[in-house]
Amino acid sequence: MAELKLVIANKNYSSWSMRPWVLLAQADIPFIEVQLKFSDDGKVAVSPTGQVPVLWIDGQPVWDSLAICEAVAELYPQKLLWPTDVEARRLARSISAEMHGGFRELRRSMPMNIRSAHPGKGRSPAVEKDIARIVSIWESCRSRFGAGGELLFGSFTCADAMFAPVVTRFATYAVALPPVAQRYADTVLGLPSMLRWRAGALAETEFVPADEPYATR
Ligand SMILES: N[C@@H](CCC(=O)N[C@@H](CS)C(=O)NCC(=O)O)C(=O)O
Repeated sequence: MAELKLVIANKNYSSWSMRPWVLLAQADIPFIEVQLKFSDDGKVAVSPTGQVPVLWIDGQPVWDSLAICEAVAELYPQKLLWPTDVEARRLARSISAEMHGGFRELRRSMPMNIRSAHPGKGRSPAVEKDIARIVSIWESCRSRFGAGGELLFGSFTCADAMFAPVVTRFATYAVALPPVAQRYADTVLGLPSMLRWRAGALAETEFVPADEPYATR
């Protein structure tokens, strides 16, 4: 079995770190966690880009959250981390890439901040557009491919891991969702891996001003 070492940053703030961590934890794949703080300069030493997350697989780095999810899915095919149905898989890959490259306004105006509550903050028209698009993606996946369970494609896949930080943002900023999307969000928040990540986030005390547009220390 390959040795996996995942380097992440603060659990309260680092949405990119959260995605592969939740993927590995939810799929019950053993890995060593190395946590750096945003304030650490050490990221350059552990990551080719100087950013996290980075997953070291038997000493070889794989960086960038979506590439890490792909590498994990390939390493553990028995975990079915992409849907088995080819059409569902195409859609899962498309929405995961869309999440990875898009929703900039939402990400900028509603930074992930698990321990905080900022109801109603950050809601510009561009953010509303991002929210509407995400709701429509979730509803479409649930109605087309969700019959086998409560997640986007029924059982847990990389696509759920990619959207996991959005689910926490909707909670932090108290975004009212239509029923199907709210049920999906509640399911994700209740996943054992999400509860573990959240507990880690709540135990942190570092305040990162760049990720705190709505609070002062
Ligand atoms: N596209 C990258 C983004 C990674 C990223 O922006 N990581 C942030 C933490 S969430 C980081 O390392 N920031 C510190 C820095 O840029 O020095 C991914 O998907 O993994």
